Amino acid sequence: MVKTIQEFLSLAREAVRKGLKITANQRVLLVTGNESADLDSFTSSLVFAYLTATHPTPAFQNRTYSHIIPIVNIPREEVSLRPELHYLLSTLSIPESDVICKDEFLSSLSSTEADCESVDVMLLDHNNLLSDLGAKFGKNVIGILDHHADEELHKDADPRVIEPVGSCTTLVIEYYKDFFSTETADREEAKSISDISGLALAPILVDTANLTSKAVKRDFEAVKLLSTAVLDGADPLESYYSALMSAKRSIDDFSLRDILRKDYKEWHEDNGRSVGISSSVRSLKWTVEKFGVKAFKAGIEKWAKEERKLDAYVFMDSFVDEKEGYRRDLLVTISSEKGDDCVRRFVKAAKVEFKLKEFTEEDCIADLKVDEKAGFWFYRQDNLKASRKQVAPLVRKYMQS
Ligand SMILES: [Mn+2]
Repeated sequence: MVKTIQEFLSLAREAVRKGLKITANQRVLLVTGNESADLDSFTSSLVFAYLTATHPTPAFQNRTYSHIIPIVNIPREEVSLRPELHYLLSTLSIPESDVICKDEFLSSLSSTEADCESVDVMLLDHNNLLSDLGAKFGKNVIGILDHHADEELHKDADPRVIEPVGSCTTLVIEYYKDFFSTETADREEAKSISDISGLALAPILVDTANLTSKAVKRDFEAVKLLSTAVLDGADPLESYYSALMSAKRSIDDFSLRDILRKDYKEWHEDNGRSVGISSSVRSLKWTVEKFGVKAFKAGIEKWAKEERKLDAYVFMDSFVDEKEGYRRDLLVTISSEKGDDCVRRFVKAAKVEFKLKEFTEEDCIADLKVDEKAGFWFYRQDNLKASRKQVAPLVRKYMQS
């Protein structure tokens, strides 16, 4: 019987390394977060997989799996772009190599139809399985816990909880409430509950800026429940939050391309148009000044047009300004002729919806200029509540029409 999260992950890792052999009547449960592979996606899927393996709810008691495999929905080479993940794993003494990446999972299965059929998928932190995973296993989604806009798919999934809380991990805590409420005298068990609780706290604190932004009552309740289970001493929340944030912000050595792909999502609409959105924890100003206007613009173009072949590209930041406090900017570019009209209409709508303001002389960024004709805009975003969760559906709406 698996006891600790470390043991669980290392066994799953070993099974994937050996090759997932699926024989008759055996099924694999793939547990995955979204392609940004942020702390929320990583943690919610890891915690969900672990608890489903060790403390299944009734919905999972009559489904038997030979393997329950949590993955990070990115290729191995992109893990290094997530220093916050590295930090979180180190607090739990989990080697980074024990984390299973998308490419490793895919090459562990034979790609026969029968093998693909034997994989059930549990989605955390998204409700529509995209890209190569979607093409292979999109029909096999059996459960969803998510806090993004509901794309109305997989109506028979059980559980199917899609609700606007601050962090998807909050939904996992609620789903496994009994585990987190367990009081135990057993030291090993207490340590295990404490480890999982500390892990689960991380994305909730990061996604809600330590419960100061976007947190709803349910996030507060989840944090309260988890804090009581963490064995550490006084006021761990504030210092834990700042340690996570400084790990997340430590991207000074990153290339521009790495910054653009670190927290990136892309959508392909049925009409063939596509849009990509990067989100960064460092400001637009910091980024432009670090690389220079020319290299910045060239880098954006290279990423959007050449590498991703997009029709529209958006760069969002969210950061704390020394004088003004929490801030956001939004940069939008047209990346193809096909995207031209859609993006222009999106920018018009976004100006109202997200309260976009032009940069003043005072807060200008080097000689970066809006170029209406070329389709290159950037604004201060005064609607601070609008993250990619709000921006993506709006830009997609215009890309679809
Ligand atoms: Mn999330």
